[in-house]
Amino acid sequence: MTSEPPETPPTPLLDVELVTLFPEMFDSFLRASLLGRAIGGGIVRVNRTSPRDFARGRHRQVDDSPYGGGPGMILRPEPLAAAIETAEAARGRAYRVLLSPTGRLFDQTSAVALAGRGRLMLICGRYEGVDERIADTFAEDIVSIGDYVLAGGEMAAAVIIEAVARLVPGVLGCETSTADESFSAGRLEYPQWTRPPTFRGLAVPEVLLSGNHAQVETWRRLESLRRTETRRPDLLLRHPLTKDEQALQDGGKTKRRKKPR
Ligand code: 6GU
Repeated sequence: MTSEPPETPPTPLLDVELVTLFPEMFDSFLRASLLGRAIGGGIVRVNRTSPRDFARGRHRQVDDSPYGGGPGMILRPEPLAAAIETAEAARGRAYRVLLSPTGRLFDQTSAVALAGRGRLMLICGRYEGVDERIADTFAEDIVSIGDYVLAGGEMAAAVIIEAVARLVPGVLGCETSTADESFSAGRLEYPQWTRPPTFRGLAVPEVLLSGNHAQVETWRRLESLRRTETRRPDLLLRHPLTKDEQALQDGGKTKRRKKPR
């Protein structure tokens, strides 16, 4: 019998600190699917700290009314600061991101940048807002996931964790599948089909059944452009057609025409 080397738990490639008043909101999310497996395997670690545990008084009050008046409640700075400092004292300094609808917009480029940080802290706001001194004192980045208002940062944190974790080597089953997907080059992904070949009268495009890989590749690049033009013209404004893509479209047009004019 050969002896195995002693098993040491792998150092996580992504180490997330969540600061949230609702740690239980993440229970099923962190257990499910590829992320659950990555956490189980030690590739990703997610710790949760609640500011409630650091709030004083019989009522453990974490919020208060805004100075100057106005609706809603604001998270007080002390319990948030204590949660942030306790998490970092226990497990080390992290890149601190405050989640707020007033932040800069999160996109695939931000996901790639955050994946490179290794240790990340996601600070979830709630109620009408967070005392501005938390942003001033702790936040290195303030991030929003879109132009709509959520009741708190928890769903935004889940979105960011999923987008970042799937970029970590070993989290996705197949490492090549992040390269040619939507947004990687300012283009939406091409449409895809699987069996059966006909479903409710809708057939799979012939070219995909042809086995001609070069033809499939060209067809997919054209479909990707067409989809981007119709669904997300804003992406084309920010990432104009390359020479290659122009040639591809011109070639496609002359080839598709029955009678060239
Ligand atoms: Cl990060 N927080 C909240 N409360 N609402 C949002 C958001 C964040 N991003 C978009 N809407």
